[in-house]
Amino acid sequence: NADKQYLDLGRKILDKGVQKGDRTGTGTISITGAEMRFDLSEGFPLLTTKRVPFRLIASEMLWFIKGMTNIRYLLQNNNNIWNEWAFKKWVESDEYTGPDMTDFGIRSQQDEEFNKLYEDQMDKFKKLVLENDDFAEKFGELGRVYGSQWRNAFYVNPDTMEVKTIDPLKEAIQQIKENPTSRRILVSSWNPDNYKGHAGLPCCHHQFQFIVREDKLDLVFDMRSNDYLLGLPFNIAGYALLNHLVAHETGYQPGEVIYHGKDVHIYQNHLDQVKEQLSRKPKILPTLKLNLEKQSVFDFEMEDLTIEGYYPHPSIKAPVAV
Ligand code: UFP
Repeated sequence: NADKQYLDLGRKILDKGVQKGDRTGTGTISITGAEMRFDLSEGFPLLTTKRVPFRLIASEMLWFIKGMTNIRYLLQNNNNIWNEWAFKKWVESDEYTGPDMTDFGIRSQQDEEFNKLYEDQMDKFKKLVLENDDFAEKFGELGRVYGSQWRNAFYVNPDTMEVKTIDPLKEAIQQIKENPTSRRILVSSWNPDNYKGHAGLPCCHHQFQFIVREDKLDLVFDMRSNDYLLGLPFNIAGYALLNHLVAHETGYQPGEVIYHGKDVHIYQNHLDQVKEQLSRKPKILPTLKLNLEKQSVFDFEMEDLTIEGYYPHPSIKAPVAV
């Protein structure tokens, strides 16, 4: 069961993890290396020990799949999970004339008065991205995030220094159809220049690989860094959805989704929430229904995806480390 594996991993981090400082200054308990396997024939791995918002996971995944890097599509689908990254660019630009938004992430959590100002500016920002094409192009754009790495990657031929663009996800799907025994069907988003920040945000789920096993399609995904409470439940369900869609297009049954985590951590300010979730009993997993009239992975929209039989425990609120 998906919840059981997830909760076992949480117990393991609490038992065996080491205390560790981190970029955000929050502090974590961390282990190195973890695997979980989700057999999609047992149900869709949307955790039931807390409510996980499928709508947000699915619209983000469709956004990646379509190769989009502008938050407008997410906003049109009422998805606000990437807003802060784009907002930051705006408030730091010459075109921004509102109140000072320095360190808005931390200040909005600690200072109620500031939070009101922040929410006003964020509402204004969202409206502009949705309604003004020029503004959206300039400030809704996140640059080389997942969508571009999956659909519009650059390759430099080392001999000629010629630059080519490739569509890694499309090629992977083509390979599954034409060359199903291949062990090379891999999409990677990691850029060697990530350390210097040239590539925008260094991706957390940095590669995935499809493997055909008899009549089933498996997917293995790797995460260099994973927030156990807030990130991981999203990541599992996101890749499960991707595997369902690709299996559908290529004519295989959805097989297993296999998770490889590297630095898997619980933030110090998430301990109570994790303990609360560990005390809950898993329920039956929901199922995912696809609109079978759609063929191509690239044509799916939100209305083509339905989750049935999802009766989770209530959601658990926790602060995001920024
Ligand atoms: N994180 C996830 N899953 C994601 C995502 C981010 O767990 O899909 F985009 C977390 C991992 C880490 C933080 O806690 O976000 C990224 O910080 P860093 O780049 O320092 O690893």
